[in-house]
Amino acid sequence: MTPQNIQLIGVPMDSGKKRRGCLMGPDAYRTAGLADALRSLGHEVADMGNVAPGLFDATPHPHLHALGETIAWTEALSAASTSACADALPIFMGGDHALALGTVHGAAAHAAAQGRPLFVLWLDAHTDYHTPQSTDSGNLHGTPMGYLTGRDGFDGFPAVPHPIPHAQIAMLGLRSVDAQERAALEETDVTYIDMRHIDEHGIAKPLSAFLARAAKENAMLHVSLDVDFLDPSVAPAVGTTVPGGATMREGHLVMEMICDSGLLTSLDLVELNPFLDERGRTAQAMVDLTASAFGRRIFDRPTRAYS
Ligand code: NNH
Ligand code: MN
Ligand code: MN
Ligand code: MN
Repeated sequence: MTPQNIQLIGVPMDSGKKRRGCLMGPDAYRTAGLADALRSLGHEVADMGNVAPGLFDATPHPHLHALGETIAWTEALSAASTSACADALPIFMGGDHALALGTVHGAAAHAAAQGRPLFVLWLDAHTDYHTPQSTDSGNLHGTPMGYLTGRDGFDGFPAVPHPIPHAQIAMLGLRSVDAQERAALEETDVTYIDMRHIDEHGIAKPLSAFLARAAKENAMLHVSLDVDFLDPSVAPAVGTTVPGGATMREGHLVMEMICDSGLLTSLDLVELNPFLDERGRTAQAMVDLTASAFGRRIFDRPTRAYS
């Protein structure tokens, strides 16, 4: 992989759900050595410190958890993402998945200014396609895909002038989809690849079709990696564990293919809750997956086949 100019941006955001702990994520990635892992692969890496939300109105909403704080984060992150995308390849070290409300919003503005489409790869057990009205939990980390595709009902959030067309989104690793999300998504042409599909066909085929489509359109690619994409046996440090997830090798293969595509322009690492980790193993797993997306290889040349 050609050397990249990477900016690590800490996002200690914890407002997207009730269970606390994701605010410790950025420092867990720093402690696990994310910057040095990327430098050892030949990249230039700058740790830009953490983003903070502006002042916000903390009046409780009857249904939505921490609405005012989440809106303030979205505003701050959108601006941070647009400017980081102009200078470098940002890696947003979360923080919960509500951070994608802002990071993808900002990346979409940057892509629009470049006249290029933005494709989004959502690696998650969940579709996160709720609106503030459809969510049962009131947790806004379940809504970024709804917001970013331009669904109605996000009053108080920044307008979405560049909604991501559903055809430019793939969701991979799905195994926990609420009824309202399923009904709404089935009306769209989003690419959803659930765990059963991965079991039957493998993870490589549907992913390479999506990446080929992005390449053909000269797209930018935002990847949003939720810890719960992985099976909880390899990634226990997440509030919403769902059994039956991707194996470590499936995770690496996805990241290696993203690397080979040369398309990646921004990355979120989300939902790591270090308070729930076991001796840092989930943070380490996320660092190792990120390294695979930036050129870490078992061998540099294809393995020789048996003859
Ligand atoms: N769909 C559920 C909700 O809206 C769970 C969302 N939780 C996540 N998303 N961790 O990735 O509350
Ligand atoms: Mn998520
Ligand atoms: Mn999830
Ligand atoms: Mn829900």
